[in-house]
Amino acid sequence: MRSSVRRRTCVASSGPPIGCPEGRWPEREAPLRRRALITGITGQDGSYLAEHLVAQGHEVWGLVRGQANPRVRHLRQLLGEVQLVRGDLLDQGSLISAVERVQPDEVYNLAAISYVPMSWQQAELTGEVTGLGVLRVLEAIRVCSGISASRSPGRGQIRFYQASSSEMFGQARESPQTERTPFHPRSPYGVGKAYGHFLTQNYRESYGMFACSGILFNHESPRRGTEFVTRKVSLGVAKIKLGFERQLRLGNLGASRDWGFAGDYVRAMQLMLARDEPDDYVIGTGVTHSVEELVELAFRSAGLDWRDHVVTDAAFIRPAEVDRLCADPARAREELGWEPKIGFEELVAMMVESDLELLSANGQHPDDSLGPDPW
Ligand code: NDP
Ligand code: GDR
Repeated sequence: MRSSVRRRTCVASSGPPIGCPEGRWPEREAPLRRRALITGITGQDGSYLAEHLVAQGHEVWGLVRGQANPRVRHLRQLLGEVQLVRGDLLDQGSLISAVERVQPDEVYNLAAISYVPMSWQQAELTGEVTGLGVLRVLEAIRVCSGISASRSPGRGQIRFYQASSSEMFGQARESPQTERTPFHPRSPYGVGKAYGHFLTQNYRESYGMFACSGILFNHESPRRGTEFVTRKVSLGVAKIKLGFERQLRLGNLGASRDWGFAGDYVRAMQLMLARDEPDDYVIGTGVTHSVEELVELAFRSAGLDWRDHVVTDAAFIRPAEVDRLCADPARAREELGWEPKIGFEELVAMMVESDLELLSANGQHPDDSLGPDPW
């Protein structure tokens, strides 16, 4: 369905030949620039992925929902490079319109209700967005590409990435977890992600679509939402260090996760869509740490002893817990050439340092005006 009058634009990273007027490529020599549409662009991964794709020379569009969405301000730094289109994973028509308008080469579906505790509080909404939302994005691509069951296989031009999650493994049947490990999700979020994962495989098999899932383990950064445990801890440490708070209330300190840096993980998303054949990949570090280890390290990096400040609070214990996750990223290493660059200690130090700087400059985190996390 791509329009025949699609603009040809230059790859930013390589640049036009010397001597071209105003730094432009001669029209017939300009390489086609890939165009990406990212859902969930206002989230942690959306911002890193947009930056990465812009640096790779992509033209990047972001899907944003709602009226005057306040998180769009987080994109301010990128807005010169990134264009926005309206749409909501709850609204099929809006997704078809967005795909028709942008005419992307690649769609990265990062949008979701991603906070696991919220998925028990709003299980139906989580199913609609995190689960059925994947169906709506795939349908928008299928319809706009003119692919039907009777015209299958017809790969079409649009490549699709689905943000699958290690939460699908849940009460994991084996360790470490690979692409073949069976799923046993432990939350409505994990169940919704498993639906999206299987549906992505099904559209690949039914319609021949270039559709991939990245089964990503926990990845964090200074841009992580303050409700997630790593950022809650780094922000808590900064508040205590600067004298704004004395205590940090947490839930299960015994759970273990395979934590990496979000900036490393978005590279893997793009590598999956650059392959000749679509497939699913586990992305993680292969190293796991407990929440208690995270807490100990974060407080120590600020010269504090966590035992003086951390209080366990039953309000943060989940109805069903995922006790331990650990990735086996061998396939990603071998087939994508992907490896994480930032280790756990460096990640935690980076987050604590960033929150100390943020609070020293602003006095408080903008989210503090919302009051304490109700979960
Ligand atoms: P965030 O929670 O930071 O971002 C979620 C995004 O989804 C936001 O941009 C939000 O937009 C958008 N969104 C929510 N509901 C809708 C809707 N109805 N329509 C359109 N957009 C919507 O998540 P992350 O960046 O951390 O994660 C990205 C994806 O990767 C998610 O799907 C997550 O489940 C998955 N994932 C994350 C992992 C991690 O460790 N970070 C690990 C494995 C998977 P708005 O600003 O409008 O709220
Ligand atoms: P998770 O991340 O549920 O793994 O999902 P989160 O940081 O919320 O929890 C990790 C572990 O820490 C324990 N924990 C606490 N968690 C929070 N949020 N707050 C607390 O006070 C607290 N105390 C202990 C939790 O019980 C849990 O075991 C993240 C999300 O990004 C998902 O979208 C993504 O799919 C998975 O990672 C992979």
